[in-house]
Amino acid sequence: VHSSGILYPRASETRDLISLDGLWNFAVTNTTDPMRGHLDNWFRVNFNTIDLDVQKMPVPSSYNDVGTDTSLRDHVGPVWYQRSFFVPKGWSGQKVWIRFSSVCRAAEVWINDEWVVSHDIGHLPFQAEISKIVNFGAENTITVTVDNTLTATTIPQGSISELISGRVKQSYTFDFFNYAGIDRPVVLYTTPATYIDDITVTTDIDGTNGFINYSVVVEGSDKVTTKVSLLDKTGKEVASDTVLTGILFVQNATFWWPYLMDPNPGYLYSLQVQLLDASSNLVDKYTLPVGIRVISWNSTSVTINKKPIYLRGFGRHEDSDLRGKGLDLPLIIRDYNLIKWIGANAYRTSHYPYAEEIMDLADEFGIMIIDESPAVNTENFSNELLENHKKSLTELIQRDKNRPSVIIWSAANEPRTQYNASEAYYKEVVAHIKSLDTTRPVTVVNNQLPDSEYSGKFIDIASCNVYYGWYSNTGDIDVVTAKVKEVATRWNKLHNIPVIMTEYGADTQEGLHLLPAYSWSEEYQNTLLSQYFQAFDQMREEGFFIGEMIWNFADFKTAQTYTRVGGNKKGIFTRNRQPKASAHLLRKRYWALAQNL
Ligand code: BDP
Repeated sequence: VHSSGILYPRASETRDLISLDGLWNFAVTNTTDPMRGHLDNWFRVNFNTIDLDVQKMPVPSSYNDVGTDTSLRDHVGPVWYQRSFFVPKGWSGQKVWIRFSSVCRAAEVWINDEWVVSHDIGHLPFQAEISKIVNFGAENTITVTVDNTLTATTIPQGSISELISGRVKQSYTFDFFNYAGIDRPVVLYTTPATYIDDITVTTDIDGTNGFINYSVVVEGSDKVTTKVSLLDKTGKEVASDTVLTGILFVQNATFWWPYLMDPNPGYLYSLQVQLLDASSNLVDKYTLPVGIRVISWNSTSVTINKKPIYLRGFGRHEDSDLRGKGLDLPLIIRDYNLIKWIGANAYRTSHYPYAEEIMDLADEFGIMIIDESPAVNTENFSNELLENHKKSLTELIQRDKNRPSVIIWSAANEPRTQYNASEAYYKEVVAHIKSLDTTRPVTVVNNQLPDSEYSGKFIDIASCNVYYGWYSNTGDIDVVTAKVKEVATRWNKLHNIPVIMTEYGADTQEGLHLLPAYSWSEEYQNTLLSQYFQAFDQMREEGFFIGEMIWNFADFKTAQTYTRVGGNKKGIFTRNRQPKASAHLLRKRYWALAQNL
């Protein structure tokens, strides 16, 4: 079976691109009659002309928080988006594609009354060729349904119930709001009839030299020739070849290094791929950023370009006021400025894949990524769940395989691996990842103790989430250091693998000051973190402890519960991206660590 590429759409000499971002028409189905839009074929009607309660909805954005009432925020089931768009006359004869960077969660797309594509997972791109459906030099209509319903077999999982009031309610165990909508960019783009469908690169180094193993998939005519050129940052060609699958040798290469590990972090070359016809005319051209680096790992360390790394970072979320998970460029630049300010070099895309624009910046700034599947808290292990989980990983790896920033694949966050059924399940999930990529280590992020869970024997790196001094031993800060050391050391001893602390932290209300330290105060967060730091430093000396990621970078919204004051407050930055006292403490530590390494 041919699996199609999902290259990030870029305009070039041979490719045009039009954004469909903006204000779309939007209609909500009644939760007691969720299929009404499908039964009445809303994709055939112009939302402007019928008796529907139509609102304007920004794309990209989650829809939940832009309104004023709970029926939109807490809606369960399909919602409908529609807009018109113009396809230039000059595009006729080209292949026209529609690409969604993400729809949360299940999407169905119609154009001009015709079904185009369905996709049933959030946070990952999908596309379809629509050349035969669109009218050239004319207006077209696109209609999209988005269904946020989570069940026992969706990734992530959830359950639906009907309340005594008659309202349908979505419940889920994961600790972040189930935002929904067209939350990342939508584009129309063209390719020629014969086009570059996919590019895969892996890189290696030898002394000061670099190697790029590349492979190009071409769709359409096989009567084209290929020219592959590697350009440095100044645009100078440093290597080239004329085959679809080959190895480029780069003498005295500039390697891709993490932030603060080299004066010139995140160095990217451009891999320019061109298809030419018999008379050397350009048929298609696509340019992929490439970082030259190699990852290796053993029982105590992970290295990049043969140097051991230590991760200083965070768990994060795509989350902000009003937009929810909607891609917001000022926000993502603010976040990277804070990451650099604090001296971090890594984060985990907890608990789902992040926007491609966010990942591009990680490549460019040298930020190391633990790239996570949207499988969070997996339980009730079934074959159908397993298939959906594996599909999420196939799509994630297809999207992110070429990124130098991605150094570890995370199969899941806090799956219920205390249950026996998780053993066969995670054996297969990890084997699936390995079948798609052997160049990066695999982890499962765990909150179970190593001796009472079933996934540890399959993974390359232990990632543990612990909340001593918060969910257990609240107020007993004096027990934290010993407990943290005990669990992390056990992970290393039991499975003979390196260990990362992927979560630890305390909810903190900004501006709440209590001396002596008392839970929820800024003093408590700082005192607690300092105890964790002591454990980390002692374990670093022992050599198997390779990273610390505080939970969380910023405060974020969750479902409503009495443990959450306006959401989860474990951020060292507020939801509005201003520092709590802990951000200043962490900044001292991360910069000191960066200078010691
Ligand atoms: C961990 C989860 C994370 C939560 C965190 C918390 O992995 O998603 O937000 O706990 O409760 O168990 O703050």
